[in-house]
Amino acid sequence: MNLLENMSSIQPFVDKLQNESFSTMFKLLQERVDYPESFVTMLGETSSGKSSLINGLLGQEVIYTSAKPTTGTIVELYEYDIDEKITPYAIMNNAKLRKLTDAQFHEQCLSPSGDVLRLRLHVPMMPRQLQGMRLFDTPGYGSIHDKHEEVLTQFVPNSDVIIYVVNYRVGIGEADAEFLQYISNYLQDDLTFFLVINRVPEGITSDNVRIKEIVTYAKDLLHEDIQHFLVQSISGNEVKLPQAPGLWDAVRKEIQSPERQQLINDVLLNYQIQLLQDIQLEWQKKVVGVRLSDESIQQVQQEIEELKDKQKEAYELIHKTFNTIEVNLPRLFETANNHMHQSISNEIKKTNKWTSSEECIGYTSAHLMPRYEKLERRKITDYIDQEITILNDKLNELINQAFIDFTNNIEIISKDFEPILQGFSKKIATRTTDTILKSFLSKFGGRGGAGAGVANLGKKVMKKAGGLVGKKFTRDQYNQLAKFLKKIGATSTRNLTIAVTIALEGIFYVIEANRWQARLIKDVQKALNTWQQDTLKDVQLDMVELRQTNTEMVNECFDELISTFDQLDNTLEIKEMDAWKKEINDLQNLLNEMTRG
Ligand SMILES: Nc1nc2c(ncn2[C@@H]2O[C@H](COP(=O)(O)OP(=O)(O)OP(=O)(O)O)[C@@H](O)[C@H]2O)c(=O)[nH]1
Ligand SMILES: [Mg+2]
Repeated sequence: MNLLENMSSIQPFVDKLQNESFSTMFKLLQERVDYPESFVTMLGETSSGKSSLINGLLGQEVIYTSAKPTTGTIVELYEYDIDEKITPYAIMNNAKLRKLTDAQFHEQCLSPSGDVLRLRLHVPMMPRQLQGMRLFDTPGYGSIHDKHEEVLTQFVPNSDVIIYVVNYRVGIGEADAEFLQYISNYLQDDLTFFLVINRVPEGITSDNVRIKEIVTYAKDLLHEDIQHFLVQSISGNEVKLPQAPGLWDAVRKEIQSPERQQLINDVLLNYQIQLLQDIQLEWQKKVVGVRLSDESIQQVQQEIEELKDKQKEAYELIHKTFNTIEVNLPRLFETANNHMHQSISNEIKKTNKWTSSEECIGYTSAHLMPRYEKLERRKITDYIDQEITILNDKLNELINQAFIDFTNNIEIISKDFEPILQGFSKKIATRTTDTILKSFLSKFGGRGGAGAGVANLGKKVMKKAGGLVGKKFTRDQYNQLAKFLKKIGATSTRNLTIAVTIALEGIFYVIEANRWQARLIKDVQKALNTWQQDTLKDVQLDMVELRQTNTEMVNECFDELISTFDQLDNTLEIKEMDAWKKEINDLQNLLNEMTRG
């Protein structure tokens, strides 16, 4: 059975249920099955030539390019043959699509207004047979801060292919290095990485020393062998676009490869199974409901209230932990700044160590500062790690106990609940939860990487909870946190690099024979203060997000169970009930077929 056939088999069940939420889910899934897409994201420092490469692919100057930081928001290329020519749109924050004129598109590209989520180009037909590709152009991270965050958390984990563009002359810079280390986290998660060395002068090939250097460094940072592509520079005054046939052919091969197709296939099949399991549970609930007395229904309602109390307790645990972290963070950053300043000053003052002031300044900015930043930042992330690990353990225990109590009591109320409890645990076993289905299918349509991380967390907790499935709790939850902490690392280093560059800018010109050390120490302090302020702010934002993630996870766990048991109805006719029983049977047969095939 294939995915399309599955959809036709599922359709009648959805129709009979007449439930809006299921119908919406079905529609979203149908869209995805009709157009299974792969996500391809362009990344790289500002002016490395990302937008130019896309223009080269399209064969026309669609996205504005310039020598200054240019692209100010994410631009998405979306194959859509209803529009006759390439047509620009804005996706608004409220998910509405607004058609733009070319001039408006240009303007929004450079500085998007606050109500725009991202821009989209409808492309009637993707060149080079790149059907099924959704291509994203992103702002170079050297310039724009807020979208940088979105790129890190949404687009990197959600991509099938990343095209990483570096300028031949510039090579891999500090910021690139941090970014690549962050990306390396996701390479095991079915992410394919292509390195593009752009604007390569004529005549230079892969055995060029500089090319080898760039590729080796990228490999080292990613801990993985990678494919790389050279794109020849278009020369000065020509009105020509960069051509990268080798790159685009490789992208096509990758997204159309049997392995990637299989991956998308598996994800969609899993969604189909989930949808059916949900419908089945809904019917089982109807059948069981008929046999329940009013009193039993009331008892179930009471159990649900208890569950809701436990949910509140879980919120309180989360908020207590995050409030504590919030209070402690400023002090921890203050201490980190003091330690760094102390240690770096001591090194600078070792006069006999330096042959010249230039050497000392260079060494301070390139080595001393990053080294101590790493050391001190680690203490902060270790602290966060510790607090959140304790929180996770407490949450697990609380949810676990709440679920055991609930399921035990429910079984006492009526033996008839047994099939629902079984259905529920089966559902949890295959589940990636509604949240992704709804938000990711509708918003992005990708594999659900970033969201799946969160949702899978909920799933793992639920699997464990109540021993419903009996599988062992994995380390996923921990890995998720580890990725988060690495992101803090990337942000902190980036802040330091920028702060140091700015603070030490003038020092080379004002070196007075005997006073440079005092001046350098002062400038270091200035850089550290900027770092402290910026990074504290960023980490605080990260904590807001992590608090939110934890709350969502708790919601998912509880809502899943609660929605399975609330609104029981005992007013159905026996005749109706028999009809539902038959439906359940048919549906089970279909499920068996799908899970076998
Ligand atoms: N000489 C030459 N210039 C190029 C080439 N490719 C791009 N450029 C120019 O380099 C500048 C930057 O290119 P963009 O495509 O805007 O770079 P980007 O990576 O999209 O930059 P951001 O949007 O700021 O992240 C533009 O002025 C391009 O015209 C090339 O192969 N040769
Ligand atoms: Mg650009």
